[in-house]
This record gives sequence, C-alpha cells and structure tokens, in this order.
Amino acid sequence: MTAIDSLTQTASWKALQAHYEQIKDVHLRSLFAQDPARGERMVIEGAGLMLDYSKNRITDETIRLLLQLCAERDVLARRDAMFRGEKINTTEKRAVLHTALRAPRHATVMVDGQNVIPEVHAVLDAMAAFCDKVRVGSWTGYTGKPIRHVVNIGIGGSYLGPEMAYRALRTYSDRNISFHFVANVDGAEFAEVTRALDPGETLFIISSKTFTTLETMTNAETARKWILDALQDEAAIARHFVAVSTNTEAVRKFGIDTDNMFGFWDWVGGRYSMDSAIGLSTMLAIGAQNYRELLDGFHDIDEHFRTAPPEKNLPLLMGLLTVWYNNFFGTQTIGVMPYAGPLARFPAYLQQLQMESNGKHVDMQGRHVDYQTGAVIWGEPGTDGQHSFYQLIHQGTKLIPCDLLGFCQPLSSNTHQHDLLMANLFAQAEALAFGKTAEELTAEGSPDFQTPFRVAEGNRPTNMILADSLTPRSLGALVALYEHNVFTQGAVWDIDSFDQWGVELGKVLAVRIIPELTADGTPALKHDSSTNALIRRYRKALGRPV
Ligand code: G6Q
Repeated sequence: MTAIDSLTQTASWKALQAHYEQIKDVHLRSLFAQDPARGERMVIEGAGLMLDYSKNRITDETIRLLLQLCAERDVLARRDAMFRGEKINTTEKRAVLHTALRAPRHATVMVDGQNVIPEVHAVLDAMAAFCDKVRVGSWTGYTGKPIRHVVNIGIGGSYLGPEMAYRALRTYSDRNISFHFVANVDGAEFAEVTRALDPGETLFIISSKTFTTLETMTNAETARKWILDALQDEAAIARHFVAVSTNTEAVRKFGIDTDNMFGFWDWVGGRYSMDSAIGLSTMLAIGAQNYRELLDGFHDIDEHFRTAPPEKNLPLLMGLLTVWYNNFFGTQTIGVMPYAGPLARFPAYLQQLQMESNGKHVDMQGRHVDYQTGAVIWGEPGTDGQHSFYQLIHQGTKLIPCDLLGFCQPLSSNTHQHDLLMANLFAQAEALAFGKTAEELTAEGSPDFQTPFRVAEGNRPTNMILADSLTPRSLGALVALYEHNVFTQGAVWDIDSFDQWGVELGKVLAVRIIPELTADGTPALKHDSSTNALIRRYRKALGRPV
C-alpha cells in the first residue's frame, strides 16, 4: 500500500469541515420539513437488510462529500485488495480473508498462489460430519452416553461470536443439548458452568487460534482435570475434547486427538472468525444446514459490499456516517440497540469487532494520526435500555449516534408483544430525532414549572436497520454489515484494522506478576509503588509472606 496524504490535508476533508460548520446546528425537524420525501429517499436495501439513514444530521451535500472522501482515500481499491487476498494487514504481513470463509464451493480465492476455497470447504465438511454425529447421538462420551452438554472454552474472538450467535439463534437450536461458554480465567466461571453437568455427557471445545492464550489454556487444563477426576482414564480425553485451532502441535501436546481438531488459517483474524471452525459450537447448536444459511447471509453482504454502487452500499455508507460524527461532530461513542432479546450479546460482539479493529493511534505508515479513530461501542437490547440509559441520550449533553435494529416478523407466536416491541423501536427513533418542544408540552397541558425539564431537544441521530426476521441468514448479513462498516472506517482513517498489538501486550503483562503473587518466599518487587503495594496487599490477604 502506498503512502497517502494525511487525512486532514485532503480536499474532501477540508470541504467536509466547511460543510460541517454550515449544518452543525440544522435540526432534523427542518430537514424533514424541507423535504417531505426524505424518509423514503434516504433508504437503501441490500442482502435482505434495510438501512433508513434519513434521521441523520446530513443533507445530500454531506453524502456527496463523504463519497468524495471515500474516493479520495481509495476505499474501494483497498476493499478489492482485501477480497483478492492481498496482504492488507501489513503490520502482520497477512491477508485478510474472512470473506473466503463463506464463499461458495465453486469460488476461487488465491493466497500465496494457492486457492484456499477447497480447504475452507474441507473443514466445513469435517465440521458437518462431526456435528451430525454428536446431534444424532452416535458420537458418545467415554462411558457410552450421548453428548448432552457442550462447553466452548475460548476468549475474545474465540468466544464472543460463538456466544452471541448461540443466543441469537437459540430458537433454531437442538434443545437436547445445552450450550455453555467459559472465557474468563476466574475459576468461578468454570465451576459455575460445570456444577450441574454430568462429565460423561459433556463435550469441551477448546477454541484458540494460537492455543497458547493464558485464560483458555488454564480453563482447558481445569476441564481436563474435571473429566479425568470423574472418568479416571486418559483415553476419555479423546471422547470429551475437540479443538479449534491453527496450532496442530500444541493441540497434540495437550492430548487432543488431532483427528478431532478443526483448523483455520492465519488470514482469519480472531474477531473475524465466528464463521470459521470457531463456529463449531454454533453448528452443533443449529445444525450444518442452518450454519450454511448463516454463511450465506455473510456472503450476501460480501457481494453487496463488493458490487453495490457506493451511494447504495449499506456498510460503506454506515462507515462514512460513523466518520462524519466521529471526526466532525466529535462524538466519542456509538450506541447499538437491537430490538430483539436474542441479540443481547450483539453489542458486546460489535464492541470487540470495532474497538479492537479501529482503536489505533498510528496510520499505515506508522505516523501518529492527527484525527480521531475508532469510537467507543456500547449498547443493550431495546426496550430494556429505554428504562435505564436512554435518558442521557434523549436529554443529556452528549451527542450519541445510535444504530437501532429490528425485525418485522416475530420470533415467537406472540404477535401482540412483537407489535409493542416494534412500536417502541419506531417511537424511540422518532423521539430522538424530533424531541418535544416547550410549545408542544404547553399545548399538552404541561405545568409551566415542569416544562423546561420535560423539553427534549431532539436532533439525536439514528440509523434504523430492519430485516424481515431473525434467521441464521439475516444474522450472518448483520455481522458482515458491521465487518465491512468497520473496514470502511479503517480505510478512510488509513489504519490497520486487522492487527491488535495492544491485545498482544496485555497477553504478556500478567505473566511477570503471576510468580510474584504465588512465590513461597518474599518476592523482590520492582514495579511502581502502587503495583508493589497491591501485590503485597493481595499476598497478605491470602496469608502469604510479604
Ligand atoms: C481478536 C483478538 C483476541 C483473540 C483472543 C483469543 O481479534 O486477537 O480477542 O481472539 O485473544 O486468542 P486465541 O484464539 O489465540 O486464544
């Protein structure tokens, strides 16, 4: 990738800055009043998803300038380079090919002169064969009992996607098997998850790209002991453990039969891996056919992102709107509120996807950026959030753009409750945009002394994303929508959205302190005074010499 001008020096950036000065105080009330067709015009669709972006603080000119910025930053060229398998993750010299994971069998994607699609499908086929056996009960535990409980042990990218997808798609899952997730190194988590499980009916999936991550390997050892304590034979390991990893040697060393290992590749980043073999627990839950539907949903958006014109391209436009608020309005956070209980973990999933990808302070050339990059992502399902933090979004002093997500069809047979859910979704977007004026309040009989407190200024921007129903396919499309939205932001900012050096740093920091906590004698502590004191306090609390 060739060095490009600093973002803030580009012509379109300067034009956007000038444009921002002109429209920063314009109210959505006036924008809608001036253009009664706005709510129908500023809607685009693709891959079964609809994006209504009309309730954003933008005009046609904003979009024109953002698209100009996109062209000036060569976003589409970088997109094409990603799909071609070029090593766009330059700091790790890796291709970025999560899109190959969901490509159809007949596709061709070359990495280092080799078509990777046959390998991708070979792993999918092996996963499907294994899942079928577990689901029909022909894969049995060591004592001959069928598997009734699956525990995924993994953290970060090897956990958030599987847990999110399981919760989202539980309606489609095999109810004869219970699914659990252990991520934290806190032993309380493992103990709580396993306390009611029968070891003879439990299958552990050790999910770790590197198979070296402290939390995962520690929990895996605890699981190994839990099985051996109960079943008293090393041979039980092969029946109760499978691995998902890129590190065959470490899997073998752990004692897992490498025939029961499902591989992936260094061109799949952890937070982009829920549709690789890391999705094994998802496939076990919903079956191979539904899993293919999930992958097809991802692929639908890949194709949309790759081929739709920029002005009609959902992830591209969402990414550009994020840049608009983040860099011109100076907003710091984005709320993501799915109006669907099963998507409870979707905001947490997106938090990693976006914050780990775009939380970067240098550009692709290693120069410190002079503009803001990744936003803080947070959220909870609607309507829950309405009864807690929405107050601050409606009437606080911070501007928080929000993505509101909903599905037209109910997942349960209770259509009435679904009507209520959707009414809340539409009402929140309306209230955030248009608020409530003092005049309106007075006309409604608000006592004068209360009116200033009840005024809602409005002009709070939202994206509305609607799909027909929550299915494996629409979930895949939603995840891919955000993957490419994140990509677009990163391309505009010219940062490497696919490395995570901060996470790598975190992985080594604790290693120095572990022996200082556990040593029998009094360790010589050479940290700062605060860290030294904390270590001593902890040792004292546990009755260890200080
Ligand atoms: C994701 C990150 C990180 C990673 C975990 C688990 O992009 O790199 O969240 O997924 O640290 O790593 P392993 O899968 O190697 O255990």
